[in-house]
Amino acid sequence: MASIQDRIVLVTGATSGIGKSIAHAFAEAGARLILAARRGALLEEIAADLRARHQTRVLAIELDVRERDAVFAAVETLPAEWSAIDILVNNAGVPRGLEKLHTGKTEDWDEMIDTNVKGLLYVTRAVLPGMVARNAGHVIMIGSIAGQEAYPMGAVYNASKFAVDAITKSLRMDLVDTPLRVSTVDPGLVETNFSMVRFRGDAERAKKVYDGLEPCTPDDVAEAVLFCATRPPHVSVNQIVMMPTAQASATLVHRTPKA
Ligand code: NDP
Ligand code: 8X3
Repeated sequence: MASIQDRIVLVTGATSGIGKSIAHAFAEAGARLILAARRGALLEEIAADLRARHQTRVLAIELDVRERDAVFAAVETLPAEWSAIDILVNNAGVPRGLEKLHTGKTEDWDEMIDTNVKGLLYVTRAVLPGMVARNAGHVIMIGSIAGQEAYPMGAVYNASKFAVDAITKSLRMDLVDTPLRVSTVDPGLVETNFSMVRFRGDAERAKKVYDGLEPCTPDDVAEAVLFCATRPPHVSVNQIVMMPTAQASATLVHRTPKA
């Protein structure tokens, strides 16, 4: 296992769910963290908690990954001791709605594509030149089973995650003549704020997504991300697909009725 002690790790979407767990796992492993998300005050609280628990250095950056100029400015103006990012975890992402395309809301489509695809591209484009110049770095995407298989009423979320898969594969090819690595962790059902965001705060509907099965936890995903990041330099974990044991595909879930 390769050490990530003192490595600088940028995690997008670190205020909740998978991103927050990744921040904890990497802090525990001794990494220095740059955390980005829109909710700045919450991010500061998480940063303070991580510093206290793990005695590691944490920089919190309030950032909307959809804001192209703000993304480039944030990376360009990092303090010198934070600028040599070793690992980028592209985690920020949103699902909006679950409905047939002919009734879908175009503003939901914009939000998903702007965040999950364009936001991921902006952050990657801003960070990568430094990695290439230093001849070192690792980009880790949080894709999804939704980027491997389409499911009904998921067209645009599916499309956004299929795009992440394509970007991941193409980027790995672009970088094959460098020591840089590109990985993706593609989970199925993980209980986070995801379904609350998808159903715009409808808690009852969100809870039903995980009814009758034991979903993966954000910590399960964080462990997989840490695994990718801690392989020896000659090993690239290209893709990890993971889901609850009671899920066999994007569309096949076994639910045990409550007694
Ligand atoms: P959460 O809703 O719990 O977390 C999403 C995170 O993304 C939050 O920290 C949010 O922070 C951040 N975020 C959203 N939009 C933006 C933005 N425009 N700019 C910056 N940050 C943003 O969901 P998850 O933890 O589940 O989702 C994380 C990733 O995992 C997503 O890419 C999702 O698609 C993927 N995924 C989730 C699965 C699941 O079942 N939960 C399964 C497979 C993949 P803030 O609101 O503060 O900006
Ligand atoms: C999240 C997994 O199947 O709910 O990306 O879309 S799924």
